[in-house]
Amino acid sequence: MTDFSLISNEALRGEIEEFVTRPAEIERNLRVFSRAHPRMQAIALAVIEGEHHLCDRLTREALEAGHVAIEVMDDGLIAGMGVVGIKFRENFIFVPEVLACARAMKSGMAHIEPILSASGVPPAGKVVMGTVKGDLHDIGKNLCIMMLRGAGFEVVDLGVDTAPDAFIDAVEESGARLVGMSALLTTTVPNMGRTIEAFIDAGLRDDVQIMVGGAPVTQEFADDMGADGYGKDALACVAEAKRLLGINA
Ligand code: B12
Repeated sequence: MTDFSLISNEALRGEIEEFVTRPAEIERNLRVFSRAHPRMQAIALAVIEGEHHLCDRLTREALEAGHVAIEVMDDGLIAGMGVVGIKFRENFIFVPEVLACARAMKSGMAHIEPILSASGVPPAGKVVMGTVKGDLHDIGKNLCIMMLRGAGFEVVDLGVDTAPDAFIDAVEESGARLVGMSALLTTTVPNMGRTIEAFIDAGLRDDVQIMVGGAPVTQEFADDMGADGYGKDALACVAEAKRLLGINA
């Protein structure tokens, strides 16, 4: 029996009951939100409703109340965006609404960023990060960058819609030995492989380690395209960066 009453925030519970229908996704959302603090549930709801002023305030208040940045990010912001993704996929909401949700998420992330990026640890290495050509999704990439900076990495952020040449130029200019690519569309995942080929053509493939990530990317895709590493989330991104650069955790 699915017990939605485990989610204490009534409006959030309504969202899950109404819009999440696949059994595995119901189970996952119940698991995440039933253990999430009421403040995190409210933050997730602010993302789902695209309320950026509210999300900004609730995130700030949660941090001031002593919640750690990772909890706010995982149980609040990312969990909320997960529901947005489901509603978008099922055509309950469309691009304008998703943009409002992304804006809300970013308003919360603005408070998380200084905390995750303030490492105090000596520079661990340089990473060039970008979302590949044709792809405008940057929320996940930006989270990875925050976590990398927090772990002491210096990150060159190429933004979105990054052509293979731009990755190559950035590596040559910065001397970075690690490249991270993000893609959220099945149609742009192949551009990761094309970027790797461009590194081969430029004679630079042996000079860099390349890691890939993004919702549609899997370890298998990563292996097939000849990447050196894959990470399923921002924590895994940092772990992979350390592994590839031979930095002991
Ligand atoms: C927000 C969003 C948008 C926003 C993006 C805003 C922004 N600034 O990013 C807007 C509205 C612009 C948008 C546009 C589009 N979108 Co969109 N979007 C999403 C949505 C809802 C959430 C993505 C997100 O931010 N997730 C939250 C973050 C935290 O997760 P993440 O990105 O996966 O990142 C994590 C990991 O993957 C990993 N990671 C990410 N990058 C990297 C890199 C490395 C190196 C490593 C190790 C790890 C790693 O760590 C991150 C943190 O944990 C997804 C749905 C979904 N479930 O993903 C659809 C989705 C990706 N979009 C989709 C589509 C179809 C589109 C459009 C084509 C819609 C349209 N008709 O125009 C356009 C394409 C625009 C373009 N050219 O890119 C589809 C893609 C379907 C497919 N199979 O390809 C999805 C899956 C929705 C759906 N189910 O239909 N979108």
